[in-house]
Amino acid sequence: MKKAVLASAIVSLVCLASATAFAALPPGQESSKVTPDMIQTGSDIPAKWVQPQGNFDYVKREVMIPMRDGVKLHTVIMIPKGAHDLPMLLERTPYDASGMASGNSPHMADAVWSGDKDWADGSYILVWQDIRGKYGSEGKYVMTRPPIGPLNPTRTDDTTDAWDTIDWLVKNIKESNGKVGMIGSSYDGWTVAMALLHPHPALKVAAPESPMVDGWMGDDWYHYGALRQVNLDYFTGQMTKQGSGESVPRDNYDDYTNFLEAGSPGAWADAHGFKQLPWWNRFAAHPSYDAFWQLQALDKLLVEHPSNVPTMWLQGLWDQEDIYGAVHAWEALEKAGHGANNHLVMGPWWHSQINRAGWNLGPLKWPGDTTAQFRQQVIIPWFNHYLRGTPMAKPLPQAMIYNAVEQHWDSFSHWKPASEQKLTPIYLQGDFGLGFGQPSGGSDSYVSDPAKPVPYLQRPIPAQNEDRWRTWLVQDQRFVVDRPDVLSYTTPVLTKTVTVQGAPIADLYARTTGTDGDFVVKLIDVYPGSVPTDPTMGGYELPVSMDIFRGRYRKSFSDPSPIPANEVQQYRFRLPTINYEFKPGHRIMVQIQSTLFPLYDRNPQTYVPNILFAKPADYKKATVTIEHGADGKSAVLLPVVATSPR
Ligand code: PG9
Repeated sequence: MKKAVLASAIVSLVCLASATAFAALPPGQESSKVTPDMIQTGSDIPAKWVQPQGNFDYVKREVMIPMRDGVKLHTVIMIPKGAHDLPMLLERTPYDASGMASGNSPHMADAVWSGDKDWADGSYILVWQDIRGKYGSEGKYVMTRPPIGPLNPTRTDDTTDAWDTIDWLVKNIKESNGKVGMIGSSYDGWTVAMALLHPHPALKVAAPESPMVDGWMGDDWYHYGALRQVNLDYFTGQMTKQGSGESVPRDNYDDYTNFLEAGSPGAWADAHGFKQLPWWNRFAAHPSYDAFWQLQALDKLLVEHPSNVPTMWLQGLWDQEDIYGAVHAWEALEKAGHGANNHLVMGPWWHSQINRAGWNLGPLKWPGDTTAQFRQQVIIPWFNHYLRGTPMAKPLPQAMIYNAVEQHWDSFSHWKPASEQKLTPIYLQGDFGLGFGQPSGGSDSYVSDPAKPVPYLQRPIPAQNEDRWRTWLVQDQRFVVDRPDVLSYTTPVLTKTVTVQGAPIADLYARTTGTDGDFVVKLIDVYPGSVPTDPTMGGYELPVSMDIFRGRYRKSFSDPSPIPANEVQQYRFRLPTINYEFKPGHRIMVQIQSTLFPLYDRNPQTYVPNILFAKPADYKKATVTIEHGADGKSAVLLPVVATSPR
């Protein structure tokens, strides 16, 4: 009532004012009057805007799907207009389901994110779901929630949530044919793997892409016990908010400086408020491979609960985040006798590149868009086969692994798990040589100084630089080759091709003056000094497989022990799987160093119970000696195979 009186008073005042203002206007204009419909006293923004969708080729529904414990999960469903009998492609994510289908376009392919464009041709119903406690979903978020059991006393996990979701979808999406495929990369790949522990019968095919499988052994958090401390930002990004959280603010542009100044990762985390994050407190209390990690290692769980769902385990050959997961899950299943429905795919890709363009990986260029070709020629026809009954032109081989040197896919009817590989040692030799012959004897030493760790990327290393992060695994290693704390052993120029298919094993015999220490081993392809077809590759030192190993775990991952100072110890660890050809004119190099910073935290080189909280005084220089004679024949054991004739 009050509002109406006020409005009419305003109208009278405005009319009076305009009558005065227009009094002197030329004939014909003096009748201009302000009428009530010209005036807005409310808001120009309607309470709810409804987008007319007459010209849309899809219908978008947002629903809250109830789980068995009553928690409802936010789910976005895109259905091609007029659809019937279509299969559903489900992705479960902690990264905002709405954002994956947020394009403002009448065309489904334009409205979805890059990974789904090829699927949005009208032949699939696309479904994205926020996992518990993230974005629009109810419930509590737990980082990669362990399966129901000793670490999860509730009634639900991502296996039951996937089951309940699929059950709801097949009962409620009338446009579907009742068949579901699951896909997703990284965390979303982990959700696919979790669904496979007890799959709903309507789940007919699955593709965990770059899945996190074992966060301690070799995926996002640790590699053989060395902490990937630059991933600590992920903790705040995921867990400071239900939606998109915060990254950690930096003092300096260069993360090398930031982490060095912080001291230990624990000090860095404390300084940035991590004690507020329950996950960090659980994480930091379990630096070794104890029950906390063992009971959530998915490769082991998958073998305990094998499924019959045809599954494609897919990852990048230079996957800078989850290089361990897919290949280890596949190997575990194959070894346990489940090879028939499990396939392995390794592309020439960085982490999750399968969902983006694949023309190149840093300086390595491919003859075409390898990811688009793979999506269109392999994975979509394979899903179509199980979800739509479309015949396959040829069956999917057991393994498909890109040959980055010959630049084509190699298909394998039997790709050997690492335990079945025949290994040929390539030994460290005197004068920094490398060769298949018996080592000539001797040893080499360097001083590893925690105050000057070897960078993993050429400095400066900005915290948020996607391009540099995505390609650090293919960075030219000449930027460290001359450091006194990096040992580089190189073969003579090769006269014939050396083909390596499988997982190389680092086998070091080393002494240190410290009581703990890390060992980084890199297998590198040294290009000829001049490459006429691509001059910038002249002399390039391309890492083809590398990893880090924390010395305290040399005897047991769950029960670390100090390294006896000055005593030779064996450090044997598996490097990432490759399918690579070292060509005539190239040389093979093995590089050894003790730090890869700040990606990995520094080992104080003094044994302390929990390295995450080492004190400044614990960080000490150590002299590290690598043996290649009577005290141990250090080598990289290569799964060398005969080179196929071309
Ligand atoms: N590599 C990321 C991740 C996976 C699983 C857990 C935590 C992080 C990712 O890209 O999703």
